[in-house]
Amino acid sequence: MQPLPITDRSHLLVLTGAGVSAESGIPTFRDAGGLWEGRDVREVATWDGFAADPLRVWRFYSERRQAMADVAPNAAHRALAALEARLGDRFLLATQNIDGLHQAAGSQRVVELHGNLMRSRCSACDRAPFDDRQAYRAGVAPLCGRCRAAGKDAVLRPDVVWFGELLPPGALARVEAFGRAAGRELMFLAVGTSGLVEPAASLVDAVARLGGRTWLVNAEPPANAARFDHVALGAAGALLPTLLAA
Ligand code: BV8
Repeated sequence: MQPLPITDRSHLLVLTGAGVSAESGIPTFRDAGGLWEGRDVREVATWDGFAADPLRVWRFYSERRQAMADVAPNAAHRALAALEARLGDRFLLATQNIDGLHQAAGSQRVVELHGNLMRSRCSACDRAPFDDRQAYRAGVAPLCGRCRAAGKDAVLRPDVVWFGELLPPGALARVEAFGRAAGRELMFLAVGTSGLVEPAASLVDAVARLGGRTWLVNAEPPANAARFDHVALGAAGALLPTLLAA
């Protein structure tokens, strides 16, 4: 695949999914051996599942928090951070991932569509989400200190977006504003995503409606492959450095 035809007028919107972190050793969701294997998604990635058994959900996310200790960004994360350094405000990275590896690789213009694994928030009050790398695997689920001070019991939750929940306020608006401002100079690159989860999976269509061109890099053809102008099958860590080369 030729490098992306990026000019000094191009605006590049990138969407990443779990596949971009696979070469860092983080399991994806829907591949063999993935995070959903042997699990009922409704039990660990919905509000109802959390309400039914908060500790079971905390065990799922605590396991993922602890696994981050041995994980580092890979060549795909670094290639995207290098491109952002070249393009500046003509670059925006929307990620479905909650692992923080894009930021660890130096990316700053990142929109976390599904939240962040290393933050918690109260399930009841409106205190701001806060950094939290703790694992909660036994005993009782963690409680909100502010609610407790007000005499109420409220359980903390991971600051992530579950199925049936709205994306973080302003996240999609920032992505859409970037696309509209770019107009026909908009280029869209999706990397490492199965294209199954909305609204991220439909960004490719929104870009096409704006007259932008679309590229996909994925290990295998995802559900929405036919909606891309260009598709490169392969590992993100192997393909992105060439694809995004100056
Ligand atoms: C929303 C939690 C509005 C965080 C996740 C009924 C009621 C309510 C909503 C819905 C409904 N029906 C549909 C919906 C919408 C729903 C949805 O899309 N459902 C689908 C499944 C049908 N979406 C939502 O609910 C979203 N909110 O719509 O709000 C609303 C609200 C109420 C009512 C109506 C509308 C919220 C979506 C967020 C869900 N949260 N997880 C976490 O634990 O991480 S989803 C989960 O899937 C992760 O967040 C993940 O990011 C996301 C997408 O998965 P991928 O990243 O694509 O990973 P996957 O494993 O699937 O694929 C990896 C790919 O990489 C593969 O293709 C593989 O080939 C490739 N690959 C592997 N290795 C490599 C590679 N590629 C390149 N290189 C490699 N080395």
